[in-house]
Amino acid sequence: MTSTLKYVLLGIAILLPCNLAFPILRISAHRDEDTNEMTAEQKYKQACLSPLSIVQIYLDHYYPDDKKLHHSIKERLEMMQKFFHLHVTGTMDDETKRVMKQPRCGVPDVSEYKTMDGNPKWDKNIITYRINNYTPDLPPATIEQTIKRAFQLWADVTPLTFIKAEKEPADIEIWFARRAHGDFNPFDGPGGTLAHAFGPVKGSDIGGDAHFDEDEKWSEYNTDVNLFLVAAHEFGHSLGMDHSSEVGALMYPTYDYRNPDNYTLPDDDKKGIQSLYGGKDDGHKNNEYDYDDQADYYC
Ligand SMILES: [Ca+2]
Ligand SMILES: [Zn+2]
Ligand SMILES: [Zn+2]
Repeated sequence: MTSTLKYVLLGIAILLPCNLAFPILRISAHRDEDTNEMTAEQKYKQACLSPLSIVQIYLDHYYPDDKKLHHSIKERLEMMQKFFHLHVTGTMDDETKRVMKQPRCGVPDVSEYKTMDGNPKWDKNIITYRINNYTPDLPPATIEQTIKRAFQLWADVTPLTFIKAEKEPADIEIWFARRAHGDFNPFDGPGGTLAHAFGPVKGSDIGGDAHFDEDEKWSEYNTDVNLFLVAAHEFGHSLGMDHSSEVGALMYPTYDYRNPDNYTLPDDDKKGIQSLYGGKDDGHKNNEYDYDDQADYYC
């Protein structure tokens, strides 16, 4: 499991007024077509992106440059190839292109804030969540049940309990939103980025929150994008988990359908979450953590 992801976009978190995100999120929740649709000029620019630009956009987002080390595009491409266990060539080849085209989580795989240490986590065992809006793709009751089951995956192997808040603010705020939605991480239309989430941040309203791209078609089954699998992955970030480079892990960055009916948390993810919170029955006390130097953020 990688350990670098959790520091990414810390700088943005510091710059982001905590009370800024929610009013804008509410606006996007209304799906204002006028403000969210790309202009003709933007569509033209997108259509004209060269293959090199597409690679650069991918690397800038998921393998951001280290401001101190100044990695070249070739070096960052090699990082990406290494993460995904591809042939490390530093050049674009077919298998690299194939991976770059896969739908995936919007959280980067590496961070430029590698020098910070500490593992961000919640300093309590009872964590609340709130579903602020519902995708029209699924009935509300199905969404609620799906979200509940996704949290339960993590609750089954830790001392954590997840409680759904109704109206009051919650630790983990869940939104379906499209394009720009107030956190400087706009979604990208159908495909590509499916969702993203923020790690636990003490004193930040947005810490722990999980956002799902409303431009995806969300599904209960193996059609389109399975909400349960993506939600379970994003809630891993909400709890402080990084991306894993282990194929088959829930925290692997790209989307891969598994049957949700008999899905259990893979060992890699179980080890990761238990390293933060302990096991379910080991009497772990999760209330003595000091966040003071853990201002941590990612999306
Ligand atoms: Ca998308
Ligand atoms: Zn992710
Ligand atoms: Zn977001």
